[in-house]
Amino acid sequence: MNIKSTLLASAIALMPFAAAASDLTIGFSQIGSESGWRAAETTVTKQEVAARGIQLKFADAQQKQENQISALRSFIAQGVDAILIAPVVATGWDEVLEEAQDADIPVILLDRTVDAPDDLYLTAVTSDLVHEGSVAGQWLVDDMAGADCRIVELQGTTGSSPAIDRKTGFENAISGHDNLEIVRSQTGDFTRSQGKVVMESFLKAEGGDNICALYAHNDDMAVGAIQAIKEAGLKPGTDIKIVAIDAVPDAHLAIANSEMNATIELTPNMAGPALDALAAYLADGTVPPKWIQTESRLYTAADDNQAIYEVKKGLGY
Ligand code: GZL
Repeated sequence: MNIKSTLLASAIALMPFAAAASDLTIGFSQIGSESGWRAAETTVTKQEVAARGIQLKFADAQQKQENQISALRSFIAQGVDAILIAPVVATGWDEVLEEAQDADIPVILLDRTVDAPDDLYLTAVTSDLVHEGSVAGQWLVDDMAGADCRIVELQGTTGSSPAIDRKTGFENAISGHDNLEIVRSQTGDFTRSQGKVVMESFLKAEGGDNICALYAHNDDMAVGAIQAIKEAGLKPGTDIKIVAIDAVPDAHLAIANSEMNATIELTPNMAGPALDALAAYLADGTVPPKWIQTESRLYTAADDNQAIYEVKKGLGY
C-alpha cells in the first residue's frame, strides 16, 4: 500500500460518523491556535468527541495559563464528567488539579505534561518529546558526517514541556560531536511570526554565512525562519539546513521544494486514545497507564512529501 493510500486510510478512519448520543459532557481547555499543528489538534479533538456523541465545552486560552485555570474552574463549577487539557506550561497546576480531584472529575493531559503529582490526572497522552529532539539531533549528526556546523535553535514556549524536553533530546544527540555547536538559542513561542523575527535576529547577529543549520522545536517556527532566510538572500535547506518537529503539511511542502530537510511527525490525534481510556475508566474503573505514548516518525527528502502534503491537507490542518 503506497503512502497516499495509507494516509487516506487513516483519513477515512478519522471521518466523523453519526454516533449514538452519549450522556457525557467534557470540558476541553486548549492552549490556543499558535501553530498549524495546534489547529489540527483542535479539529481532530472535536471530530473524535462528535464521533462518540459526547457534549463538548471548548475553551481557547490564547496561550495564557490564567485563562486555562479559569476554564478548568468553570468546567468544575458546571459539573462536567471529565476534563481534557493541553497545559501551556509545565508548572502552576497543583491547586486547580486538586480542585478537580476534590470534585471527582478526572483530568487527562493532551500533548504536554505538568510538574505535578501524577495522582492529580488520570493519564497523559503525549509523544516522547525528548526522543523527538534526539531524532532531530541524530539526523543532523548523520547529515553533517563530521563536518563543522554552527547551529541556531528556535525554542518553543518558555517553560512548556516540549520546549524543555525537545531541547534536552537534541543536546543529548549532539553531545560528543564537537563539530556541532549551538551558537544561538531563543524562544519563538511556537509561532511562524516569532520564528521569522528571531531568525532575522540570528542572521543579523551571526551573519548568514556563519549559520550552518537551524533546529526549530516546531515546523511553524521553521516556516517563519525559511522566509527570513530567503529575505537574507540565502537558500533554506541548502545554505542553512533545517530540521523541525510536527510534520505539518507545510513542512512536507517545504521539504518537497528543497527548502527544509527533515521533520518528525507528531499526531494531532491525542484525543482518540484519551477518550478511549476515559470510556474504559468510567465504564468499569479500568485505570489507564499514566502515560499513553504516541508515535514519532522522521520524514526527509527521501519520502514522497508532495503526496503526503496533499493527503495531510485534508486531515484537519
Ligand atoms: C508538542 C505540542 C507543540 C507542537 C507545537 O506536543 O505541544 O505545541 O509541537 C504546538 O506546534 O504549539
